[in-house]
Amino acid sequence: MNTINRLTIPLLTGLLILVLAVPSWAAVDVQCPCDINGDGDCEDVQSTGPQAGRYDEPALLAQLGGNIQCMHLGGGDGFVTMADGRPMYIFSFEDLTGIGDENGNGDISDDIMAAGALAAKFPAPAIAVDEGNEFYLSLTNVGMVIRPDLFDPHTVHFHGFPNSSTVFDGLPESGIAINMGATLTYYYNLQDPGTYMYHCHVEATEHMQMGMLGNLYVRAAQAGPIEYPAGSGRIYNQFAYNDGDGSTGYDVEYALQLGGFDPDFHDASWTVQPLPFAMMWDRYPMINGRGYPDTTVPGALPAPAENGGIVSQSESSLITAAQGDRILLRLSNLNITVTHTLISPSIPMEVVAIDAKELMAADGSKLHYTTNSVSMGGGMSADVILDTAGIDPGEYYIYAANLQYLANNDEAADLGGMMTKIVIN
Ligand SMILES: [Ca+2]
Ligand SMILES: [Ca+2]
Ligand SMILES: [Ca+2]
Ligand SMILES: [Ca+2]
Ligand SMILES: [Cu+2]
Repeated sequence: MNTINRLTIPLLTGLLILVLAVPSWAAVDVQCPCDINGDGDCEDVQSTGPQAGRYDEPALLAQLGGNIQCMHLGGGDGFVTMADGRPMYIFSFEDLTGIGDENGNGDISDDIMAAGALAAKFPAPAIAVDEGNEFYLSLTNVGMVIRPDLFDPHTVHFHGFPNSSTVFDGLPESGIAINMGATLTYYYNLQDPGTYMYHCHVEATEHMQMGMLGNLYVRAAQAGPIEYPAGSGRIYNQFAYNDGDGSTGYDVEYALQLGGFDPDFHDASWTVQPLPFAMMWDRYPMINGRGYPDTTVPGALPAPAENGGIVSQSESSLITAAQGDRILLRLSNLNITVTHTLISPSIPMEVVAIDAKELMAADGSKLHYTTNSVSMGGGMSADVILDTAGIDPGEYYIYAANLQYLANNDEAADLGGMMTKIVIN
């Protein structure tokens, strides 16, 4: 830790200089057709002042065809805390949607850079969008506070997504990568519902190991009410896919991303050491960026001291439902070193889709199957429905089948790692 402390002070000084210097070279411009004041968020109703009623969001959206969604992400660095208390330096994204010219100097660049500094989240903010919409996603590279010596670009890559043009696909070799202080707005035409995932594709092994990974899903357009199974009296209004018969209907949904960190790699990045690519070994297995028992904490985890007190682990992995609910789990694995198997020993899992495609035969008959375990390699997703109709209220667990992944940093003394709780009320 002495090494870390020795390096942190000069690096933080460097950061201060970087942040103060930013407005002179950064120019943040977000594009969003339903945004008028430049904060990357569709306008809400202006209830007072001379503009009263003018920027009414529903009216504006209707004028634009009603199918626009916008989001503004920052890409930079930050810190998270592992279940055993160990701080982990990360690169990742943060949600800057709605941050405008907060200080009133006529420019949002300084506000965005200030809000983005050391604010990276793990997992990256979930992107939940609707089929049929056009999605404008702006990414600003806010730079690395702890590593001002780096000049790494970032991208957003929608993994497994069929609707992005090459230039917006995030692969730096064939598209655009975003340098520090720059902003690009990606455009997506959302036509294929399903569970995807996103990550930065620049120096992917490094940036993905460092944490630039997030949940991404497109909600199906199919409308309810549909009774499923027919004659059951169970009615659904939300569906994972356009299934035609209600068979992917659900009451509550949870996106759970499997992942893992190699602490040596993160510490080497923090302390400006050569990065141990060949030795990479993830031994902090996590669900949504936290290991057990943090996985069972509802809401955000406490902010780490290392980033100055910014909440950085916002997405809980606790699953709660009322008895009788069908729970949709949008599972994805973005671990870059290992395959994971999740088991649910008490509540059977109905696998309805793999890799954002509903399981069906060529003639359209359903190939959903029921199991107690799902295995996913890196880059795979699975949509799984847990039917709680015959399940007693209580607490149940879902966890990694490989016992090695039930520990934080291979500590044999206690459980940890990739396990979370399902609470049925
Ligand atoms: Ca706005
Ligand atoms: Ca709004
Ligand atoms: Ca400003
Ligand atoms: Ca690099
Ligand atoms: Cu990156």
